[in-house]
Formats: sequence, structure tokens, C-alpha cells
Amino acid sequence: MSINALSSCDKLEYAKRRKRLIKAVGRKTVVLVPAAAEVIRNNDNPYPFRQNSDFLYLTGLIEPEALLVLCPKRAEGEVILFVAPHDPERARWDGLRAGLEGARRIYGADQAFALDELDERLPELLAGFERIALPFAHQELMLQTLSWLDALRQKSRAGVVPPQTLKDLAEPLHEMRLIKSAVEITKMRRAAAISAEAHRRAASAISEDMFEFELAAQLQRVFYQHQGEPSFAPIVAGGANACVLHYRANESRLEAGQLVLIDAGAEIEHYAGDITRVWPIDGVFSKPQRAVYELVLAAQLAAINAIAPNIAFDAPHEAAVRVIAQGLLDLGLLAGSLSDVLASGSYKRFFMHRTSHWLGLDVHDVGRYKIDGAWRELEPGMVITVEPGIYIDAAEDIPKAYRGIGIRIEDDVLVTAKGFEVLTSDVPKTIEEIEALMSASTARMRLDA
Ligand SMILES: [Mn+2]
Repeated sequence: MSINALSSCDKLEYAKRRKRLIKAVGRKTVVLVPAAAEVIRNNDNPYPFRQNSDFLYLTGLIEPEALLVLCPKRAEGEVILFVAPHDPERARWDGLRAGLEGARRIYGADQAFALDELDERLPELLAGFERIALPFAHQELMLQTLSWLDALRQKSRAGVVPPQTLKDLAEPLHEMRLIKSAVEITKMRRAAAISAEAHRRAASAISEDMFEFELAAQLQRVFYQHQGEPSFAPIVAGGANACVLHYRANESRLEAGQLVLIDAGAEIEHYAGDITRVWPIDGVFSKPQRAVYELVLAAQLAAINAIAPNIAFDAPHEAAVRVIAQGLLDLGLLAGSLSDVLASGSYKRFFMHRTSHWLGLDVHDVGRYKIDGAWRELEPGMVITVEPGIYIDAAEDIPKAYRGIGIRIEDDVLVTAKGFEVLTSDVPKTIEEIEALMSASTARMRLDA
């Protein structure tokens, strides 16, 4: 445990977000936001702690055992933090915690209380509000809240009416998180740049007979050197392993003639990068590999070029699907007309996932994709991935040369007022760039030997 100092810019940003949330839910609503719990890996030994992104977004505090309470218009202050108090004995084992003083001085609480006073203090904090907004997905807090409401009802004097409704906090808060502020965009650019550096490093380390986990180690070395960590378990998939969409075993040996697909990203200051690239293990694409790669690349560029404000979220995906469907027909992997293939969805045998997801504090970030059943429109400040792919199975009806080829190309893209900005453009993507990078690193390895 350590106290992360917040810059004055960060402090101001967190205060602004809390104000905006209060405005969004209205002043008759009290807001409860719990910190993540520590999760035990085995005897006495926890997993590395990852703060809940909602709590982090509103406080910057990276500790378990905490609850943020926002009480609009409260005379003693709107922002209340319940935290673990400073305890010299625990500090000896786990390091310093913010404590009550830190909660006020560093994390912007108007009042701070010890977490073990929750049951005693919460009922009175809820009194006088019409609604409680809290994350419905958090079962433990839901149950606690019901018991606080019960306690409030029992001791409520004449005139004090307990809140009558519960509202899911996810809706207003995740709408806010979907549009990134200038501070967040700066952090996301860094996460993207470090993710890109890790991919370049992994690519220049590729050689045949190496294991997939060795490449995963190259990526992670870069993440940790920048005080980051993986934003999800890296996928390093040689040969046909690339056709397993969430391949995480990373245990096979890379063979000459194969491609290796790497899908990995850094989490830097809690913001995620997410990049996929495909590299030929011996440095050069074969003719069939090249044909499929060019097709996926054309689809990815078409999808990226479709991004702009007021365009439906689904438009980049539709653009990618059209290119891939036509390309699969041209390669002879599908039969019929383009309109047949689009109408029947037969392309889904080879391209079975969607093209984009939101990106932010979570790698699959929060926010609705549809509103009232229709795809929502892109807006400046949204960040999405663009990652079409083609995965060719080894069935009898597939020409041998194409069997087991799996290709996905993924970049992180910010929607801007004028169109888009690719945050992850610092990793080679064309076949020429890829083969040039790999021949440069092979030459270097020969010099080193
Ligand atoms: Mn992704």
C-alpha cells in the first residue's frame, strides 16, 4: 500500500468530476461509490490490487476498504470518504494508508470517517434525500444499503422520510466516463505510446524456436519499466493458435513459416492501451499470408476512415465487413454475390467478432453502445478500438495454403471534432514496414552473434 500523491491538476479534475456527477443525478440524490475489495490469491497473499474504475475516476485513491458518499447541499460538506484509519501496526506490515487526514488533505473529502463507523453513520447521511444512486452490480453494497434504510426507518423521527428509490449509478457515471477529458486523453496517449513501444520490442525479438511466453515477457518488460502493467493478459498466438480468439496459454513454440499474432496493451496510470499486430516469424509473409493480411488491413483502414462525430458506432464495423466480405469472395473462400454474403452473414465463419469496443480505464470500457435499441453516434472524446480480423479454419473445403491463418489488426482511435486520431500509429502496420523492421532486427542479431 502506498499513498499516491495527486498533482494539483489531478485534484482539480477529481473535484470537477464529483461536481458533474452531482449535477447529473440531481441534488435530491445521495451517491454511494465503493472501492474495490482486496482479493486473496492464496494463504495471506493477495492478488495485486486494482482499484475499481468508478471509485478511482471520482477520487484517485488507490486503496481497498473505502466508500465515497456524495451528499449534495449538505451543510458540513458534500464529499465524504470512509477509509481505513491510520494504524501503526498495519503500516508496519502493509505500508502507509491515506487515513482520515489523507482522505481530507489529499483526496478532497470535506469529511472523513473510519470505515468501521459505516453502520453507525450511513443511515443519518441518507436521511433527507429522495433517492440513492449506487452500483446495482455491487451485491454487498446493495444489501448494506437495505439494512441502512431499515435502520433509518426504525429510528426516523416524525418528518424524516427515508429515500424512496434506488437508482443504478452505472447509467450517469458511465456516460461521463465515455467522454474523455483533456487530462484523460493525455494519459491515454501515453498508454498507447508505451503499448506501441512494447509491440516494437516484441517484434524485434521474434525468432523461430522461441516460445510464445518469451515474447509475452518482452512486452511486459516494457510495461513494467514504465510503471505500468498489462491492461489484460497478453495474447501471443503462433500459427493456428491465432484462430483461438482469446488464446492465453502462450505455451507453444514458434515455427518458421508461421505468423504470430500479438494482442496486448499496457495499462499506464490506470488507462488501457490495446493493440494487435501480426508478424511473420521468419521475417517475410508467404503469398497466401500476404493476401489475407492485405485484406484485413484494407478493412481496418476502411473502418478507421469511417470514424467521425455524428456517425453511428456501427459504421466502422459495417465498413470493415463490406471489405472483408468482398475480399473473401475474391480469394474464393466464399461463394455467391456480395449482397448474398452480407445478407446471410456467411462471412461470419471467418470474421465472427465485432470491430470495436470502448477503451478507457477498463480495456473493455463502460458506456452503452445502443440507446433505445439504436446504435448511438460517435462524439469527440470517445476512444474506440478498431480491430477486424480473419480466422481461417482447417476444414476440408478450405485450400491447404490458407488453413490456420489468423490475422487481426487493432489500433486505438480517439474521436475528434474533425474526425479521428489514431493513438497507436507508432507500430509498423503495412507489409513493407513490418518486413523492414524484422529484417533490421535480424541483421542486428547477426551482428550481435
Ligand atoms: Mn481490443
